[in-house]
Order: sequence, then C-alpha cells, then structure tokens
Amino acid sequence: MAHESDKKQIIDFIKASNKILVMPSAPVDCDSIGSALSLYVVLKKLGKEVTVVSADPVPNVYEFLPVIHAIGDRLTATKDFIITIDTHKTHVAEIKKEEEDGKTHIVITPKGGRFSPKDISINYGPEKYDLIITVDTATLEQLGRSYEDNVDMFTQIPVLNIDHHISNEQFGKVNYVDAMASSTTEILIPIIEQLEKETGKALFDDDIATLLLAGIITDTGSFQNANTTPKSFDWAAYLIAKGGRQQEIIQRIYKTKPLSTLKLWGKVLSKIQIDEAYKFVWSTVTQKDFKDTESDEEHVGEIIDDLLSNAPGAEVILLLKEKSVGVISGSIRTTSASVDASEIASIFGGGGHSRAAGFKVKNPDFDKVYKYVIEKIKEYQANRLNIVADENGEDIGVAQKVETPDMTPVYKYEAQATEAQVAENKAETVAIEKEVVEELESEIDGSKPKKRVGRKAKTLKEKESDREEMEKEIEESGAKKTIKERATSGIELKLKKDETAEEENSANQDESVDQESSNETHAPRSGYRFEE
Ligand SMILES: [Mn+2]
Repeated sequence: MAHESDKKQIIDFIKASNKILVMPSAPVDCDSIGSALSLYVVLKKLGKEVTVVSADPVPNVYEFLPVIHAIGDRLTATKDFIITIDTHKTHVAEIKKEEEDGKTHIVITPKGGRFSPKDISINYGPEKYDLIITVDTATLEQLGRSYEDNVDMFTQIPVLNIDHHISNEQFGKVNYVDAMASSTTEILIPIIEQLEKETGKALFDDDIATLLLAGIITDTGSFQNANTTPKSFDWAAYLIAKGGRQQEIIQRIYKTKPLSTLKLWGKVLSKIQIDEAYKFVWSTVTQKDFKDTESDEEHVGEIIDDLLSNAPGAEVILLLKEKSVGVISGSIRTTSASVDASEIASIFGGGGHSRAAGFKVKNPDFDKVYKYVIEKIKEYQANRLNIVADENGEDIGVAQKVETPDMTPVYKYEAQATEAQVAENKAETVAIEKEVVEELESEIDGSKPKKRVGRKAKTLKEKESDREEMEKEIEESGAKKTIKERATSGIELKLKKDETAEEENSANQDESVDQESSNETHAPRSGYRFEE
C-alpha cells in the first residue's frame, strides 16, 4: 500500500524525467481524467513535455473540464523503425522513398558495387518517453489498446502506478496505491503539494483544483457512496478553497442530460418487461434506437443502474444491447446477494462480479439471441426459486423450446483473426522467398535482366519481423485470455470470492452499483470489461 517512501520515489522520478506519458484507464471516468489532466497541467508548469493518451473516447459529458483537449486518442509510434545499411563495402549514393499502393519502398542507390540483403539490418530507435504515469488504473489491461499495442514499452520505461483500487496489480516500478482514498485525485493532492515545496513553484490553480475536485465528487457519487471518508470532505473543502468550481461540476455532471439521452431512456423504459414470478426485469436497446434518438452508446451507461435496478421486486436485471451491427452485449445486475450475476453471465460466455456482470457475443440476429437469453435467464431463476410451472400451468424448461443461436464470445473471434493473420503472413513470406530465389537464379545465369532482389529481401525481413510481433501478441493474448477465462468461469470467481470477500464486495464494475449496497468499503472498477 502507499508509503511515504513511494511518494518520495514518485517525486524523484517526476523531477528527473522530461518526456512523460500520462495514461488514464479505459474506459475513462471523471477520476481518471481529472487525475491525468491535473498531472498534465502540473508537469507542464514544471517545464516537462507531457502527453496524455486515452485508449477510449472521452464521453461528451466531461467536455467542460479544463484542458480536456489535451487528451490524445492514440499513442503514435513510440519508437522509430530504423533500417540500417552496412556501408563497409559499398557506399550509398542516394536514398529515395517511393509510394506504391499502400507500400513505401525505400530505394537505396549504391555508389558503385551492390548491396546484398546481408547488408541490411532493422532496429528500433530509442523510446520517445522517459516516464509513464498510470492513474486510476488497476491493471495494465485497463489501458486497452495503448497497452496492447505497446507491451514492450511498459517493460522498458519506468512506470509510476498511482491508484486507489484495492485490486491494483502493483505493475509499476513505483506503486503508490492507497485503497483508503476515495479517488485517485485525492492521492495526487499531497504529491502536488510536495512538488510545490521541492521545486519552489506555485502549482495549484483553479483549473487543477477543479480537475481534482471532479475526481472526488464523482468517485464518491457526490459523497453518497460508502467509500466517502472524512478525508474526502477535508480534501474537497481544501480544493474549493483553492478555487475548485464545485457548482460547475455538479451542474455539468449531475444536472445536465442531453435531450438525446432522455429520448433514449424513454425508448428503453417503454420496452421494459417485468416478470414478477421470475423476479426478472429486462429491456433492450438496438442500433435503431440509437439512430432514432440520435444518441450513442455513451448514453446507455446509467440506464441499467439508475432506471432498471429500481424496479420493485426485481432480483435480476438485464439490458440487452445491440452494440454494433452483429455484436450483442448484455449487462446484468442483481439486487440480492443470493443471485450471482457472474454466474448468469457465464451461461452466455461472459463474466464479471456477483452484483454486476456482462457478456458479449457476435451474432447478427438480435431477436434470436434475445429470445434465447430471456428464456435461459428465466430457466435459471426457475431453478433457483423452485418454480415448477409457469402461469399457464406449463412445465418450466422453456429454454429448450428456443433454438440455440451462435453465442460465441467476441474475444474468441478476435484471437482467431490474429491467428489467421499469421497464417496469411507466412504464406506471403514463402511466396516472396520463392520469388527471390528464382530471381537470384535468373540473375546468376544471366537469362533475365536484374530485378530488385534487395527490395524483396527487405520486404521479407519486414514480414518476418511483423510475424514475430504477431506471434508474440497471440502469445500475450493467450495469457490475457486466461485472465478472461478465469473471469468467465463462475467456479473460479466463486473461489476468488471466498478468498477475499472484501475484494468481491468492492469489485463491482460500475461504481454506481455500490450506492445500493451499504456494506462496502471502497469500490474499484473491475479489470474485466465485459460490460463494454
Ligand atoms: Mn477512481
């Protein structure tokens, strides 16, 4: 957990670094953005080069936050790709770049003599950053693509891990994790104070105070959640005194709903179905709903927690979403400790936590998946509640009458695609190799004019290094899949739950869920992203 010595190390690393990459977790929330942006302003004031990258888009609701546009959406190449030519034997006369449908040829004209593939080597330049700071991020996987596409970078550059999730995996070079803090921005306050002291520069201003305050207000659910501590109030008061704009935060986050969101909520509410016998409430949202109301997925967020979970008597709540054409996801909430949402989600290849879970499948037929999921959940509830016959006196077991659609979880498709890419790459490599050999042979016996064997050799090398990278990715995604599979398995989750009851309690995916359960300490977001 957080020690003074960790704080000292954080300060020392910041002071010694110049090109700093700050990363909030994905999907972003107000605490992760507030943390990242307040650091951005502070580090800028200290004369550092700062880059903030969020793998997931920033929801419109946070547009009012100061310097919000400093957040970049992708991590551009963190290193240069360097092609080196050995000029011991042959010198270079000229280097040209030629573009040809989707390819760039680097054409090297020798000064007398000839280059051979052996003279070419490929390297990477140095990293463009000398420090990474992750904020509000419990696992590296929560950084999404920014991590997945740059796994290497995280082993080569020191990572400062500043967070308040009890589930934090301590992946940093320095881990400053305080699970007692209500928000990550709360942890940053003493760090910024210390930086002020040590550098003699005034760092706090209205904007920084507003960003930090926004993190505290939202992560405590306006001081309603169980994770609210006396310290949260103290810090909030301190930040308001520093110029934090509390009214603006409340107004923009809690009191403003775009018309499109209200329209979407209306649609979802009009489709609510309640089955009292099964204690099951559900609704759907489709691509057509999004189109009709001119809203997007961002606006679905609170529907399940704010609207559906309030239905009296409901134990199991489901919102089935057509996320995009052909991709269907389900968000499941349970209101009673005796029903395990993750167990229900696991029926459909998903997972999550006891109160909040989800699944995501690839299937173009929304209606078919809908019928199947509803009947399966009813069946699950029938078994739990010992319902032997439905209201018409018919036997339960309805699910067997419904055709089982393809319910393969989305991540399985993703892994297959990568394997296919490797195979394709391999086939291409073999073909090029063959061409190179043929051309070399024809060159030797002089039967054909000289062709650009060097260029092909280079393509070959590139393809091979691409393939190596892809294979590594698959290997890593294999490891990741194990984590996911662990999450999808109800049994494993139960084991985990027994081990750390506290963690289970605090592991609900949406912090808003925690408002309803009173016995919880802090509520970290889960590392698994089935909800999305
Ligand atoms: Mn947080």
